[in-house]
Amino acid sequence: MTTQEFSQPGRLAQDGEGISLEELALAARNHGMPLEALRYDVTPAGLHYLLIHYDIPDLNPETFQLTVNGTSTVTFTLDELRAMPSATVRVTMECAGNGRARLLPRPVSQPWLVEAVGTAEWTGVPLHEVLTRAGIDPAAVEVVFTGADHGIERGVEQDYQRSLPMAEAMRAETLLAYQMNGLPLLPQHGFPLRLVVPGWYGMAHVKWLTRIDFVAEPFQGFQQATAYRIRQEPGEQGEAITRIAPRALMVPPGFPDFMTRTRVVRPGPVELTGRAWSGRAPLEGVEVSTGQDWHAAILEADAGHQWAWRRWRYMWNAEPGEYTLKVRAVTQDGETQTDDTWNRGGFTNNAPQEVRVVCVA
Ligand SMILES: Nc1nc2c(c(=O)[nH]1)N[C@H]1C(S)=C(S)[C@@H](COP(=O)(O)O)O[C@H]1N2
Ligand SMILES: [Mo]
Repeated sequence: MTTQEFSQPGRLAQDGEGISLEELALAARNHGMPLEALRYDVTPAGLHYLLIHYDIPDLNPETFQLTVNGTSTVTFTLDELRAMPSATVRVTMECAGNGRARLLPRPVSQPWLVEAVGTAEWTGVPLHEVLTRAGIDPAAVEVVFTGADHGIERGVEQDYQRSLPMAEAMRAETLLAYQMNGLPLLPQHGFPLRLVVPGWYGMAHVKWLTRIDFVAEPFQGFQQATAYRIRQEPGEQGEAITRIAPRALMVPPGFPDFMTRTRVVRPGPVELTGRAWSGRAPLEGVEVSTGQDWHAAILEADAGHQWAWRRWRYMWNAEPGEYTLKVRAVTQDGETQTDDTWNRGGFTNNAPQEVRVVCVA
């Protein structure tokens, strides 16, 4: 079905156009992580960000089945999946649209500032175990994952579907997760089963997973070929979005003004701290700016959690005045955060976070 009354392609906000009620409705459903929650190694589930394109589907765990169409068709109940070998992986997940609302012109969609991120401990069956049981189709180039949620996007009615190349599907740490932080998944995070692809932007981690298919040609579904691509113009084929670009965020220091969120700190030493991550090359360092120059922060080791954010800290000697604090991550490949990330869909905008601070005695 194609329903022409819905906007297609995605719209850019006009010069000076504020956030609309439609964007607000999306933002109220899909909340971000309060930045003070950067304090936790593992984000409490209720503070992890959310992104749900359509409605949270109503799935019954008693009758739930995952269907895998390999060289034969095999179904798995939740009990059968729980009886298989399991793994737990700590993963920082970030929405590819994080940073969108700061772009000019603004692509009209879920208006994230910088808060669409969270870190969870996901427990489940390594995907390759399930694929192997169903028989890996030798002609397959990709694996397609289908969620139980259904909706219309830019005129196209669809189930939420994404694919992964075979090599990513076979990685030891790619999971079919049934637990988040040691408890069954919450409805909003994909209960009872979701895909987790460490290092990839959020759109790859298909929630409410009910079906897996092998395909002999690259998958052309909406969320693969139309959405989640970097383009400058609507007609372009664009570049697929895969792994998370480096980013560092700061716990806003001091205390906030309710309306503006401007921070207030007292003069003297103020420890700035936060987290940094990359789904691409490992991090090399984190840099902080309290004015003109960038200064190296202390970046903690990953403590064996390769796919999770790392804590950083920097001691700032605050003097009375007004400041815009910034922080940026740098990878071992020399990739860092730039302000120059505009694209039509508003994806992967990792421009450095700016935190307004006044220091008063
Ligand atoms: N079935 C399904 N899976 C989905 C989505 C969705 O709308 N439907 N949203 C995706 C997107 S865009 C993101 S960023 C992550 C968010 O996961 P979370 O809500 O658990 O943080 O889920 C992904 N998986
Ligand atoms: Mo997302």
